[in-house]
Amino acid sequence: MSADLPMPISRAAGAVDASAGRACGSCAVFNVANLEKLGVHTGDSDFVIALAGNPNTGKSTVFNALTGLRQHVGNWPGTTVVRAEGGYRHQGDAYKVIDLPGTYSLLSTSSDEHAACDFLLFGDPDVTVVVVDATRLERNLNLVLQILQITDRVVVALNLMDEAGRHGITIDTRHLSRELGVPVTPMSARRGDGVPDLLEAVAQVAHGRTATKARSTQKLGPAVERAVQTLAGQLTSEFPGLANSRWVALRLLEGDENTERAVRDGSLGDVERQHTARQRAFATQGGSAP
Ligand SMILES: Nc1nc2c(ncn2[C@@H]2O[C@H](COP(=O)(O)OP(=O)(O)OP(=O)(O)O)[C@@H](O)[C@H]2O)c(=O)[nH]1
Ligand SMILES: [Mg+2]
Repeated sequence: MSADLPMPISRAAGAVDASAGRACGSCAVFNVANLEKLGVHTGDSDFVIALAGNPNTGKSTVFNALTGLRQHVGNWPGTTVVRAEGGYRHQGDAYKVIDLPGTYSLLSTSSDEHAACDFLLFGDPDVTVVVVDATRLERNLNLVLQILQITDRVVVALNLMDEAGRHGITIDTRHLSRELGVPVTPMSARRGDGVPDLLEAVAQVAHGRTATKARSTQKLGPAVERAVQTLAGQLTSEFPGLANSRWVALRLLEGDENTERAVRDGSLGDVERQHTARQRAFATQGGSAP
């Protein structure tokens, strides 16, 4: 399927004619949103935005809509296997966007999923946009909740709303946003629908103007909190220097099989060593993104 489809109306942007043009940097809809697509020219960016999500949720379609690039999109999981970078300018700020491979979990075993997890856990993006499939919300929320446990600088892009509509699925996005503690912006990225709202939500979170309070910062019950702390302490002594030990402890308590395996066979230590080396590399490159 082609990403080069007629430009849609953004409901949020208001009175913009659907005939405004095609998806290009100079079209009226994007000018309304003050979007300037920078393609591969990411130069001195003010903010780094990671596009994360389950496989096949439209991350690369969102990436193309924001940057004007033509990252390959395909109707099957695993279309993106390496990270792609592009840029856009919005309201005077330059954003670097990282299109990550799809992943179901933050501790995945396959190598392309691993690349996405690495970046999310250690790349320190200013904002993580989690692109979710509105027709498979329950399944997609698993990754959202995991990401919210490591950062609250998150925007949930509720994509494929056109498909959801076709299936008679309606979603109370305000309620969902309240429950998650971060902005939720409905969109149909293939038609460009919802892009201005997404840009605005990202800008608000990037500048700290939206007070996000992710679930991760909500209190656990005292017994669970004690268990997490004990387990996190044991993990740190077994794997010295392990970052996000609290996050790993929570995964173990949830019975995540991948995490359990990584702890039992010691590969968690390998992962950590790779992460630490990469983090040092990021630091010596002097940038927030690798
Ligand atoms: N109907 C509809 N299809 C969409 C929308 N956004 C993306 N798609 C389609 O969904 C398919 C997957 O899109 P991609 O952008 O490649 O998805 P991805 O998340 O980057 O996929 P991976 O890189 O494999 O994880 C493509 O066929 C897109 O055209 C949307 O809003 N509505
Ligand atoms: Mg992709």
